[in-house]
Amino acid sequence: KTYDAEPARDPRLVVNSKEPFNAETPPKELVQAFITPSHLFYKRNHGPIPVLNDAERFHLIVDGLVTKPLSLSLDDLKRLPKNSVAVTLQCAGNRRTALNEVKTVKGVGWGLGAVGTAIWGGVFLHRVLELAGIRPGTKCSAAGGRHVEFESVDRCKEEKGGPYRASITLAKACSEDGDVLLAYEMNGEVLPADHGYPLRVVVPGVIGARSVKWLSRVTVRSDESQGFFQQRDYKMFPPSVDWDNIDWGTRQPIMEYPVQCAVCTPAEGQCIRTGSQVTIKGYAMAGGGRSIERIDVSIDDGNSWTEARRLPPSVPETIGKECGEVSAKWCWVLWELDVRLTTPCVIVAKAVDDSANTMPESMSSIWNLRGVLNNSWHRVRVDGTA
Ligand code: MTE
Ligand code: MO
Repeated sequence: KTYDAEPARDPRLVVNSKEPFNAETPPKELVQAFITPSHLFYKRNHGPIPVLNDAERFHLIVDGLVTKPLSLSLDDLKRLPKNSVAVTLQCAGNRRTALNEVKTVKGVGWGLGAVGTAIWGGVFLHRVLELAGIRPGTKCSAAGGRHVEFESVDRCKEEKGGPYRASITLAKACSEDGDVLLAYEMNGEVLPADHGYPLRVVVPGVIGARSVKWLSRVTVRSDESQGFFQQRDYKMFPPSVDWDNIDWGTRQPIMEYPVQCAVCTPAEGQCIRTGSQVTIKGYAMAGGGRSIERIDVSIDDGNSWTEARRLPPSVPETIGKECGEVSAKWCWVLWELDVRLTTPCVIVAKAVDDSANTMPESMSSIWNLRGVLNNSWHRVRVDGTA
């Protein structure tokens, strides 16, 4: 009953689960463009897509530890100054499937494509919170609020049929350079149903799980969201914890991403004649607004390394006209390296961010039971031809 109103989807998406719909961008499409087309952007859901055609009736509630609670229509939000921010979203579960090689993990399987970059248009959350009486730059509201919880209208089994919820700190929400957006547009068009129509949060630099779609309520609280996805999922666990000794309460929710890098072409297992000239292509990204310092690539399984060249960020003219100049601060870097391959071989890629954070060489050192944050060196085996 609940899944009979799902939107139409691009057949090129790699579907990892039908109900709820979870699908990723094919790796070769990811490196086609700096801005990922919305129809190819990965889709990560925990329940049926809510059908919200009646935008007239939509209201966003802003409540909790604020001076002045609000109820805002979509038109109210659109009357506020509009901003566009280019943001790469990545699911914490990106590259999860590979972790099963170490030991089985629990969760929807993902290859390299639970990541994408879009230009999001909407109103800054700090402006809306300011209307509710919280000044920009505030870390603690007058009434003692330190966290901002987002609640959606979708229903998921993890919440026992309740709404999807997540939170961020009030400091991030109110930061004028934190760029947290309440978005009603994606890539210059109305936000698609799959991505949260009519309104979603976009939290730059932070795992996708905090960017709540189909947003209905923003609540300022003294503590974090007590929702499932903040307290019983998307937390950081060491390799020593498994389902028989897990204690969720002792662990922090994952917020900023670690540095990440992947090879998108050639593909794993691809056959390439030895001596061929090829262009290796991939993406790299850092969390929390940090930038990518460099990308190191090896074609001999990590024995020697060459720096890849980064491609300049580019925005399609149609979107650019609409949004004006946008910064690439919160975005991935697409990169390339021209090489002559002696096959078979193993291509390896890793990135370093501007704080000199590196990626772990092995997956066993970062294995965790939910299979999140796999940012180990990305290895691609290329076969020779007979
Ligand atoms: N918001 C709601 N309401 N319901 C969800 O299931 N999934 C989250 C987040 N926001 C989710 C949500 C997760 S885990 C991710 S990675 C991103 O949305 C994915 O956003 P996208 O589908 O637009 O790519
Ligand atoms: Mo996610």
